[in-house]
Amino acid sequence: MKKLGLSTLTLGALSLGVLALGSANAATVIKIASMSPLTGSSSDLGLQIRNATELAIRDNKSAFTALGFDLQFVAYDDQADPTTGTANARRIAADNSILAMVGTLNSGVVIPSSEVLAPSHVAIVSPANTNPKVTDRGLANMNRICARDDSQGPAGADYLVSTLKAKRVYVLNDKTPYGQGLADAAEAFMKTKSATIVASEGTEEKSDFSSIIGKIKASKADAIYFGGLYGQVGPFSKQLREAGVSIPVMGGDGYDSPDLLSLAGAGAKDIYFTTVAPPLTAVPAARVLSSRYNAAYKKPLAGFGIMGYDSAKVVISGVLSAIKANGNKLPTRTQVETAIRGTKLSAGLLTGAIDFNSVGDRTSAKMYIIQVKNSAAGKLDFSTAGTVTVKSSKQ
Ligand code: ABU
Repeated sequence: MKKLGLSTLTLGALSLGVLALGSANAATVIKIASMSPLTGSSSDLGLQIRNATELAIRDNKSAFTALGFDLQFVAYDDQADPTTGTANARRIAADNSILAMVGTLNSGVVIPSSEVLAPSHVAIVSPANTNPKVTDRGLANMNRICARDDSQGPAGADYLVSTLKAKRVYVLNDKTPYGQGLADAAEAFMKTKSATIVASEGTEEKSDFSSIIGKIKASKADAIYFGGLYGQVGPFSKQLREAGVSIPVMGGDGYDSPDLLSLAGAGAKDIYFTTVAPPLTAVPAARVLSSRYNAAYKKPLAGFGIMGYDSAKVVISGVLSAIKANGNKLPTRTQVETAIRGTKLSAGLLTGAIDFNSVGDRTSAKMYIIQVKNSAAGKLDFSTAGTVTVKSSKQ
């Protein structure tokens, strides 16, 4: 596929629009869907995905209008539940005006939902689903811009043992496919290094961590790797620090919520995590988007919003490319699916250049190691502790 930058694409779309405006045809509706948890305990992250997708669609609506299309947004709430997700997927498949989807948050939801959408060729670009199985099944409609757990686990583990010099690591997971897969990948990497895994266990505990903290103290661990989400890791870290344990806690992008800081309080200090979403302070364009997001939704933009916005841009660019390749006429879902997999965007994205390998993973991405530490304003905040480039092992 021809390399196409966003600005080139927009200019191209506008000039083609001169032709489209000349016709008397009514605008054909094209819908882009989002699917994520809009209710329930992870709705903080799910709303970031929904809102950022809506914002990207608003930002690019005029390029479609110029071509004679009415670009619309439709949001689905999966409640972080696979059954709800697959029911939504059937509705999406049945609405022929929906050409592609941004989502979901949970790998456990996107895996069955993408199988429902695959026969209808509804392309998915995920900002968040990090489990290896999401793309390893080789579905033509499934793509993601986040880094896989088998990249994030080793990158976080490497930072623990190589930079923070951890020697005795206590490994925890939340017993979900996400948390367990991530922790397993981190543990496997640390076993190849000099670190000792003093314990490795799963827990579904959400409020009283005293028994686990007692075991951590007794283990003389000098670091913790916890595969889980911010809603569990926040209270765990708060209680850990209150019990006098100040060792680093490392995890993946499931920690990336401002609520981690409010849940952990002073205990958030020296929590670390890996993500492809830059902190707002690191990228000027992210600060601009942040103030627009804040004005629109009265909430701060966070990592999953940044990844949601970039995912939506990939979808929008794919649909525009497919329209162009189809002689400015409405493309089929299969044409959009092919265009999205062929994405080559080098400019205008917050998480860096995006192209996909044969199974829908990014060929390369910059991953941030985020540390919670005191900002210049003297309050705990996310800060970049390091960056690593992750490369796909597949073509
Ligand atoms: N990567 C954080 C979201 C959880 C998941 O992939 O299931």
